[in-house]
Amino acid sequence: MTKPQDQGACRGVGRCAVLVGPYGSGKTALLEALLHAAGATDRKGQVGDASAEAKAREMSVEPNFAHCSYLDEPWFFIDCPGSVELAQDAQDALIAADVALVVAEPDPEKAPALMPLLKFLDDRQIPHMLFVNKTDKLGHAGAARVRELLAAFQAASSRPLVLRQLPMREGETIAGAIDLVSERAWHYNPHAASNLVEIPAELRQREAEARQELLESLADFDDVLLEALLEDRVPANDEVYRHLSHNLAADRIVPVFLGSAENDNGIRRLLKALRHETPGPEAAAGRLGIAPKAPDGSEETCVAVARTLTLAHAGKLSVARLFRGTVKEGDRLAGQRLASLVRLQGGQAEKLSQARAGDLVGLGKLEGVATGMLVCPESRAEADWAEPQPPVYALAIQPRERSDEVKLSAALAKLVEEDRALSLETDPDTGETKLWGQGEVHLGIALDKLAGRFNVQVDAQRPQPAYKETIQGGVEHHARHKRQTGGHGQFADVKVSIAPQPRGDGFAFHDRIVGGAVPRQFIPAVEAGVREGLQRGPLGFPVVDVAVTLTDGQFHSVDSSEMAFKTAGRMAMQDGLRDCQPVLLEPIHRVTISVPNAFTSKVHGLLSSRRGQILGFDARPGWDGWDAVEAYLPAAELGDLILELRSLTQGIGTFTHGFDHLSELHGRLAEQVVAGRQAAQ
Ligand SMILES: Nc1nc2c(ncn2[C@@H]2O[C@H](COP(=O)(O)OP(=O)(O)OP(=O)(O)O)[C@@H](O)[C@H]2O)c(=O)[nH]1
Ligand SMILES: [Mg+2]
Repeated sequence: MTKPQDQGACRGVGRCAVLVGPYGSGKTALLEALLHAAGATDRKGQVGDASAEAKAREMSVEPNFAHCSYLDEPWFFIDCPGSVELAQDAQDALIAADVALVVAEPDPEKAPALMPLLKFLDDRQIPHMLFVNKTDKLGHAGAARVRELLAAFQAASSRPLVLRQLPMREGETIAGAIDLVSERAWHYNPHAASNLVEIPAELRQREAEARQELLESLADFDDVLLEALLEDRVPANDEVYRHLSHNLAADRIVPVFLGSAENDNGIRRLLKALRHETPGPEAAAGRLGIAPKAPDGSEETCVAVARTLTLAHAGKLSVARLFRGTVKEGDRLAGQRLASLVRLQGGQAEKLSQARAGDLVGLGKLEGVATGMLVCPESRAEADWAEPQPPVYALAIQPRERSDEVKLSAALAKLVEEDRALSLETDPDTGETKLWGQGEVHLGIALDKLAGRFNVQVDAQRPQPAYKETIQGGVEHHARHKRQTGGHGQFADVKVSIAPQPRGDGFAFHDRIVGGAVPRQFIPAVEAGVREGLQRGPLGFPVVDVAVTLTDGQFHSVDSSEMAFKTAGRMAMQDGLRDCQPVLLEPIHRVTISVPNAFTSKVHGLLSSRRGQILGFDARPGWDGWDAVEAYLPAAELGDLILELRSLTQGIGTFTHGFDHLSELHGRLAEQVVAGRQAAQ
């Protein structure tokens, strides 16, 4: 059970820390450890990853929300999933952050995975601390490895990392840490508070050097401090803390802490640093352009929406940070009555009578309010916060039971509202409903939610590229439709000339009838029949880039009709196109692949192995040390591109794409596509 906490007793303004970092680095474990250390839970494992989808995968699949009070101050935490495929969740949640806690494993090899996240934080100047977790696994090399680690992490950060603690080694393990500001040594105890010890004699020298490094980092931003250091004056601890908070708030430095969430080591140090150094919500409000007062001088309510949820019974819930004013159930917000006001603790929602600036709350049933939005009287707009992730992976889905079609589309609408990295597309050519997202894991979670939460079973498969076909030669073709079935017969006779058009010119229909060989009123019917005939050519695909000219024909005064001429037009295509050397066309996309430049040559290899045509590469705008490679790539090669790209680039390569043109496909590949089509029909 979580311990009940009387929020009313907290004096301070609520602050919000968002836990982010690579997959499996221990964010949820850290959340549990923080809540436990703050006294909010009587044991760990009660708050995080409660959903069936998270349990099945043993990973976070959506943010965990929690709150506690620590030394009389309210804290809100959002623990984000770390999978690259779920990065949208973290980006969206960070709109609510006063500080981000970046949790990383002590593995220099994994440092590149931090790059996109740290850039996101720096682009938005979100204060952040780095917590190097799992120090219990640091092992033999111990303290020496922390330098190596820091160097690797530094390569991923545009802001200087400032080591706040020096590890103390005991044999094979990290036994504690020395705080470099207070110069106190803390000996770790498993699952208990650390105890104060003397700084070991053999570490004194190293500690003094590390402390000096910390001070020099701070002096880079302050001339007075620099002067003091040059004159060998030691600044007072209070002054050092002031510099640390100030530079953290301005996102000029990234303080680095050590610990083990699993063993509850270094957790109280982290809580204290959060408490003393995290700026209040006015700073985050300022970043979002929210003024302390509304234009009319009031403190009218203003919130930023970090997440949208659909609860089984309560319906839509917007999880939002209150940046100005107060709110209670029944208040008007975004032009409507607020149906409910709750606070979230893991999977539990607890009703609140009122919330105030600084709080993270759930707002019930606000129509038209979406994740990433600011709801303020003066501006109710998408905060220019985080563009949705570009779609990179799709599945074609359909309900297992036909009768579930309506239910499925309602459920999909909710899923897409919950998760901005999901999108839907109906392919006009193949008729498939495509669910677009970030990869197999991301879409797998979405399908599980459809089944588990919305009770719709779906079948999913890899979507088909929208192949087309065209012709390479022309022909004159004569088609006659004649049927005598008692009463009225049907009669229509057309002569057409079929010719290829230049690629991309589409379909053209010309009428060269003279002397009423086909009466005027039937000519549109011929064209309609021709268009119908082009919907599926001899290879089984829609036919494009064809010109058809109606040159001659015959009619019967009684038996001819629009219907008959339409049929004749269709027949002319079905039979005539076969003699026009049909050829398969495959869709080609223009893709831009973005990777750190160490991976650029791998991307070239990847593209050539997938029949890509490289158009060039350049520095990726705004991304130091990254390249953007432009190429044409067949849609058929794009389907699982992201999977291979990620495995080549430690998960951080991305791409954008869009249809560009159709290109002829010959040979064995074309034969396979046509054979596959025929088998399917
Ligand atoms: N040895 C050790 N293992 C840890 C520590 N913290 C977490 N773990 C383990 O690391 C694994 C992942 O931990 P989580 O807390 O789920 O990691 P996460 O960052 O929340 O993972 P995602 O949300 O899926 O990205 C689990 O098996 C934890 O038991 C730690 O301090 N030391
Ligand atoms: Mg987690």
